[in-house]
Amino acid sequence: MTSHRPQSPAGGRGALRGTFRAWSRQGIPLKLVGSFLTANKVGGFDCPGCAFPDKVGHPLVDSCEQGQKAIAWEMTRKSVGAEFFDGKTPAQLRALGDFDLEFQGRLTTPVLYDAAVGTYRAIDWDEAYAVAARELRALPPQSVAFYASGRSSNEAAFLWQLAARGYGSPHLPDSSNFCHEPSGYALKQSIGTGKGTCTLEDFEHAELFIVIGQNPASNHPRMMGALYEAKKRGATILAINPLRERGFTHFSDPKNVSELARDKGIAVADAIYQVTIGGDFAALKGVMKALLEMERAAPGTVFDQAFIARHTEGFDALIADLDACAWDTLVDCSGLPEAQMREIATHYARAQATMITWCMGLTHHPDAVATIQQVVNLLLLRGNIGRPGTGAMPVRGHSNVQGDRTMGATSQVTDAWLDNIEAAFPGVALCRDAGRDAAGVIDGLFDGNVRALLSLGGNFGVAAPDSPRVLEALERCRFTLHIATKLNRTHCHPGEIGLLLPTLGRTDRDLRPGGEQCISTEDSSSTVRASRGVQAPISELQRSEPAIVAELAQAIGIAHVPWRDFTEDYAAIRDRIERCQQGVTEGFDRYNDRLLQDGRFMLPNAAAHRQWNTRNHKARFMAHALHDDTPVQQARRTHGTDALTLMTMRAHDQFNTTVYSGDDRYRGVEGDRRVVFLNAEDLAKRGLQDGDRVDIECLVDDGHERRVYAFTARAWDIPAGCCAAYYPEASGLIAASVYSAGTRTPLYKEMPVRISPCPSP
Ligand SMILES: Nc1nc2c(c(=O)[nH]1)N[C@H]1C(S)=C(S)[C@@H](COP(=O)(O)OP(=O)(O)OC[C@H]3O[C@@H](n4cnc5c(=O)[nH]c(N)nc54)[C@H](O)[C@@H]3O)O[C@H]1N2
Ligand SMILES: Nc1nc2c(c(=O)[nH]1)N[C@H]1C(S)=C(S)[C@@H](COP(=O)(O)OP(=O)(O)OC[C@H]3O[C@@H](n4cnc5c(=O)[nH]c(N)nc54)[C@H](O)[C@@H]3O)O[C@H]1N2
Ligand SMILES: [Mo]
Repeated sequence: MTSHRPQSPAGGRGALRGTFRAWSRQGIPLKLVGSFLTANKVGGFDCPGCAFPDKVGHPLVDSCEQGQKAIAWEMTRKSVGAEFFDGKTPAQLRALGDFDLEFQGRLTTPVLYDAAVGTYRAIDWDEAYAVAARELRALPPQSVAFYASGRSSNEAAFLWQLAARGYGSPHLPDSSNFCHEPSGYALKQSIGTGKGTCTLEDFEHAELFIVIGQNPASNHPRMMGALYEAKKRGATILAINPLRERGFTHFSDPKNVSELARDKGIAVADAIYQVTIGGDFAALKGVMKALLEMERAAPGTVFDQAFIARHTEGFDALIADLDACAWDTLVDCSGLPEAQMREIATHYARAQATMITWCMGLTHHPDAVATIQQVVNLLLLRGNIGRPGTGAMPVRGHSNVQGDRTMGATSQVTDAWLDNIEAAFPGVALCRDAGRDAAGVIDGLFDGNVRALLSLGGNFGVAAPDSPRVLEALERCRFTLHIATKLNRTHCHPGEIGLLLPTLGRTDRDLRPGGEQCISTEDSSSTVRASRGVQAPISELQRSEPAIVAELAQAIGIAHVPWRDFTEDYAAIRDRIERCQQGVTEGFDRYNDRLLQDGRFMLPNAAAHRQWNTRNHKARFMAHALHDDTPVQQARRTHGTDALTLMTMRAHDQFNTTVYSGDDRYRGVEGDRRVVFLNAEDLAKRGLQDGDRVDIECLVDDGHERRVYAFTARAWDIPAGCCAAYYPEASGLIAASVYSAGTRTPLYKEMPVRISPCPSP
């Protein structure tokens, strides 16, 4: 494989080609293509891709290449039913690749695996519920975990946590535990609101954007469109990223006809600061240190002293911490020259309104919380929260991951929430124990204390750290149950009893006895919107997520909840949600009315109005000292420069564990995702050349060996000491025994590894 550099802009013609390819590969009939245009619009469906906010007004198209792929993958007319499953063993399914599993098409029938028989078998819904009820009644509820991936709806997520807690389990791990958990945790401590403070309108007013640890061209293309517009009106855009991602260097909006015709784009980012992996903690401190020096040289010109005095606490401790940091240390730890940190500070001091956005490049790290709190510190120094064009924006991943949390589908909820539910359903008694998060469930799977995993979507065994060990542990469970649209690897590792239940997706029409239903979701800007499917379901056997969860709960025998009413009309669910949110989440009053009338409404964000729901009602500067105890630093002490820092990231042609193809056209990868990107110097040190085969070994010393074999090494523009490979191919290298401080988020982007030449075959 060669390391040719792709020349075409990100977005542009390639995006249109990618869209058409996705449609045709999934065999979407032409007459349905028009329905794609209803994605993200009032009256249409919420794109099942990312959680970037929708445009208001009437844009012709508010969907992107990546959204279209996710939609085509769901709307496919390919399906998989009884004839495929009957008599197959898990080993036969496992022999299929990840791509082939999903490419079978939509699941259309409930399927049972029974270890006593050794094979899968299609069953009807009554039998499925009877098996689930039998298994769950026999297990101690404390040994059962209920995982939710953020792809479902508010209605389904609400019922999911109600069913889990009503059954007696407090264990509600979710994909957020793998994702933006540190963002919510850090923001809640700093500004009293665990959600981002920005709306799409802020993109129109910001003078400066600092985009950290994010690859929006592949993962949030609609944000790329917003940045492109901002750039064209003169805003400054800075990226902090170990990689020079192509969306930043060269991007064309596929809706810009003249750029499309010329196959030309623009450099969206004014500068890219190539930190080393995990270097942001020090880099942000360096930027603040430079600002402090500027403020001292000309007092009152850089910091917003009035804002600081009125709205914040902890300023002195932050200043003391910045004074205690030496520039040499900051340069060493960030990988950025001092001049670059000063340059960011100069841009920042000049701009009247700054937004900072981030994604997994900040959260999949040991110091994720401390780092995100530096982002907030930086914003607070110039009063950049609670004014137009300013704010902190963790750009969420799954389309309803934020909504799932608002609905209580998490192990951490307040007493007020549980009290409200018990009041709304007189007679119901909820489990109030502390629940396991995803890391806790993985521990429980390893030590045998978790004996059943139920999941509302997702691909838990592949998304988890130590994926091979987790998949194996799932097989030791008594019971597994997955509600899913498509077949994936986790489903091929059932417990002694395994159920696979086929569900409708966002794009499917959902006809219930109470009429055609809509569901609702919440995006990264706290906008709640209605979503209505457009396509007739491919099979009569598929059921909606709310219906499955309600029927399951009824079968288990959770009393005092009108489950049947809930399956008939989801408005009944929303009425209860509204009651349960009183005093917990502001803004759900007249939930049904507003959803049905306007199609969407925004939940108020207190911090965005400078109301700080913290201890002392102040926004808090959070000072954190640098330390040298991360897994990578430990490995460097033992292995010296043999140890490299590995990040696992997404390619342009995937949605999380769903891989659409072996290509990553923005990084010049074709046909084979088993690649590792390395600095040329690091290649040379190991006696390697671009294109050589290598093995990679994890250097976390916890008694477990983790290796992947025969990856292709690629010379790349990445800081020395760092390397990058794709998720999930390299996921076997991620140790579950280490995680971020405070939130136990896996270190998917900061693993110590050793790379060595493959022994010749
Ligand atoms: N098409 C598509 N859209 C998606 C997804 C998808 O898989 N496909 N996934 C969805 C989900 S669940 C999520 S969470 C988001 C993920 O969206 P992203 O976070 O953009 O996804 P990753 O590929 O994990 O990218 C991480 C980025 O962080 C950078 N990075 C890694 N380590 C560091 C670091 O230490 N510091 C800094 N500054 N940067 C670093 C990488 O170079 C890369 O650019 O996207 C969502 N949207
Ligand atoms: N090494 C490594 N691992 C990672 C990451 C990383 O960067 N590196 N990123 C992490 C992150 S940010 C996240 S969010 C997680 C994602 O983890 P998960 O959410 O567990 O994984 P997904 O790949 O999004 O799940 C895809 C499956 O969801 C099901 N599905 C799709 N749509 C629907 C639907 O509408 N309803 C239902 N019920 N099921 C549906 C399909 O069966 C599909 O196979 O992975 C994490 N894992
Ligand atoms: Mo995510």
